[in-house]
Amino acid sequence: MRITRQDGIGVIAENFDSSSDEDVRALKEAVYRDKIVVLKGQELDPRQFLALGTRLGTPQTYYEPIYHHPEVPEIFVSSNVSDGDKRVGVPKTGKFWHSDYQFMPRAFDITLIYPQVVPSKNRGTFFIDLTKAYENLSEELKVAVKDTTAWHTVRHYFKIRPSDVYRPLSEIIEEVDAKTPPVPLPTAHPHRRTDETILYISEGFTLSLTDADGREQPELLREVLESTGQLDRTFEHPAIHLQTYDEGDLLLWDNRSLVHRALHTATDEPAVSYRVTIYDGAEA
Ligand code: 7UC
Ligand code: FE
Repeated sequence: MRITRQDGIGVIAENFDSSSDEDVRALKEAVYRDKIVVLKGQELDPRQFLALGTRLGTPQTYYEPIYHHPEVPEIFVSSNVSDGDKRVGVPKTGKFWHSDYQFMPRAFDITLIYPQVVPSKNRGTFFIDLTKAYENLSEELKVAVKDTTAWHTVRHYFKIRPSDVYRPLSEIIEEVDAKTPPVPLPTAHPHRRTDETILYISEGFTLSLTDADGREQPELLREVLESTGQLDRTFEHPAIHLQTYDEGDLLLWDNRSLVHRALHTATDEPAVSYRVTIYDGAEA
């Protein structure tokens, strides 16, 4: 395997051999050290894609079945393609800043995305490194976030399912809150593998910040989000990295250290991508 740096965050990995323990170890090391890895030249069927996930950790099946690949439920499908009423997966997923499963008691460690149908225009993923975001916080904000708790929820981005038609919105929100209650985590906390400090907040999933006395601090949340670059509607903030991909590319990233946001094609070109997410090790 050959690893080279790319512009912005991350590296490119060529000639990866998934049967080589050494390559798998080096790949995982690169994910935690460089945060994004673009694996070139992949030709995998859904089962082989899942098998790659299994080489890196324990694949997790998304809790909402509408996203599942029909043959391999561990694969999460993002797709704007539909054939009348028949469709596989969900369109326009992740079009907001977030970390995958941030609203669950345990977020995924590594996300793997394998684009299947790549449109020619406007398709990619924006990333922001939350360890850099912490380093770049002003001393004043570093002190202010110390001892605060961030609460994460899917409430604002839960997708209405076909079976929700005619249900009152309030009932669906109640159900979301009962099934996935807001999850509290220290706003800044160490990464389990790298010891870097992560400023673990996102515009999409972080509902509130509370101080040591449990009081909500909405203005502090806004200021901190702003400092990370997540409130920049032009996407020109220097902290924002746009990752594009070609056919045969498979993207892996450190889901705990980064927030990401999908850039979806605005044209009617088809776009499909498969995702596998893993836990790495038993400990939370
Ligand atoms: O449809 C979506 O945008 C899915 C999102 C609510 N969750 C993805 C995840 O892994 O957290
Ligand atoms: Fe995502």
